[in-house]
Amino acid sequence: MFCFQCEQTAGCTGCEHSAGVCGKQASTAQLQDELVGALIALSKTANDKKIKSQEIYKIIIEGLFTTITNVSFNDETLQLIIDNVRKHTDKISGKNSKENKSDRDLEYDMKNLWKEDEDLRSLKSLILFGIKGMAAYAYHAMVLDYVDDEVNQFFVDALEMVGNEESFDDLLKTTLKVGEENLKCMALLDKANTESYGTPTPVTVTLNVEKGPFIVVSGHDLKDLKLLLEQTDGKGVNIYTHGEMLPAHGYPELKKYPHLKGNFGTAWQNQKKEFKDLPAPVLFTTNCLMPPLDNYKDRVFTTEVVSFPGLIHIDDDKDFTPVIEKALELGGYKEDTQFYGINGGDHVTTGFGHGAILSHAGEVVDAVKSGAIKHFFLVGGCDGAKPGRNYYTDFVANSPKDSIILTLACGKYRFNDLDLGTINGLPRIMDVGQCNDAFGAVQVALALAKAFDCEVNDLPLSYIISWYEQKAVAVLLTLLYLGIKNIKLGPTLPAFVSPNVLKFLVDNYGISPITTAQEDLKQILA
Ligand code: FS2
Ligand code: SF4
Repeated sequence: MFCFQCEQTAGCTGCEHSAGVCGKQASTAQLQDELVGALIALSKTANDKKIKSQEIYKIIIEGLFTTITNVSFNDETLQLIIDNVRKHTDKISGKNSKENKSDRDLEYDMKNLWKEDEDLRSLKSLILFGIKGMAAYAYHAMVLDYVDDEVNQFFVDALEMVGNEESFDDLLKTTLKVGEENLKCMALLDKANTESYGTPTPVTVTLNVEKGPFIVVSGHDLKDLKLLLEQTDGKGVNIYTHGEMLPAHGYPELKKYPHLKGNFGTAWQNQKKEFKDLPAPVLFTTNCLMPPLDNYKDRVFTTEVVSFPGLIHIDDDKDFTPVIEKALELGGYKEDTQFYGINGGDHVTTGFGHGAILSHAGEVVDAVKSGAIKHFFLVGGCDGAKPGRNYYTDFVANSPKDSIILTLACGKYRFNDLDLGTINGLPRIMDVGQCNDAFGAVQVALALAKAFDCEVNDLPLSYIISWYEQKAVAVLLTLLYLGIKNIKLGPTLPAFVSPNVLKFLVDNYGISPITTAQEDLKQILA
């Protein structure tokens, strides 16, 4: 196997041999490559035949999403997805695969990509991993019936490009185009989420778990949470968010359920420790799922494209009865149980989406003008297991008292239980939401630039981004597309960025790797 799509890739170069650091087996990696190869063939055929159909877009979005880190570990379901992709390619090409094997010739062998010239490989990887991340966002919007045909067609065109011989310049153009399309895609998901569940408002979320049966819901899919809230209504089963589901508490149409109680646990990489002996089931609606340990395996459920052999999967009919029955069987804690964040806090906050922050735009602008706020930091992105990620805790804990921290995605668990106080009534830490809510952070930055009549890069706003999986690649490309300069990226730079591509990013965007929190703060504030 060869895979280097995430930050924890072996030796910062690539996972090889029998399994990846994430627990993905070689056979699964092979099937994921085969799936991408088959999606390229489907894309080429669709473009060739000038076919644009929602059915094909859906297959491509689901297929790409399935190959993201910590989503699917299941060879059986992957094979079914590949078969379905091939069936559709055959259908639109007018060939019957049983009689005519030549269709497979269109399929792209990913080994060619892994062996390609390192700069071309680097750009194609940025494109492929970027559209994988974007596919997750398109998927969440799609389940709420929000689609953008331009974004959808871009998946097809970008996949075709990955399978073609292309020049460095053309690939570079498409790489930045991923950022542009991902901005549209995140905007679509923002619209889907807010029109379906209302505009998030700030809320304090307890880390206390009440006694009695409960279910923990992880991942990004708000629709799954909503359906589960409906199905548990009045059943004596409480619901707790986990990981990227935390921002759900801010949405009026979700928080109206009194049995949506609080948040359990911290970021994804702590799940093996936190789910051990958990007297409740956990539902994974998206990544990040880790191969479950035997001591809690019987209580992990998956849905949508998340899959792991042997776990109960909730199908598209969305009947959560097995999860609810498991919660009643396990019974929850005997007494109310207080949990704490990684810095010892007993609660966290969320719900500071662009709607909420911009409703206080006047106060924010006044605080900047009066000198009460001197700097904004966007400290966000994915969390992960590397010890170097303590940087983000240090950074926020040591940020000056006249600064505001905007945060998003699961990286916030490094510091979201810290009490940093307020500035003129505005909390110093504001959780904008999930990784896709980077769209909201961008809206805040653009509004501030407008209020101060300056360029975004002239604002006292610094970007301290942590990455782990492919959604972070998509978000990073969006920031580059917007022309954001001097992003600090960590904990390590992507293995798939070649020296020449890195040089381009440094020369044109001033991207740099994080150093130490103290050094970086000193440099930024100098
Ligand atoms: Fe964190 Fe994992 Fe949001 Fe990523 S929970 S690294 O999928 O997408 O973030
Ligand atoms: Fe390795 Fe990451 Fe690929 Fe898993 S997803 S095999 S950890 S590079």
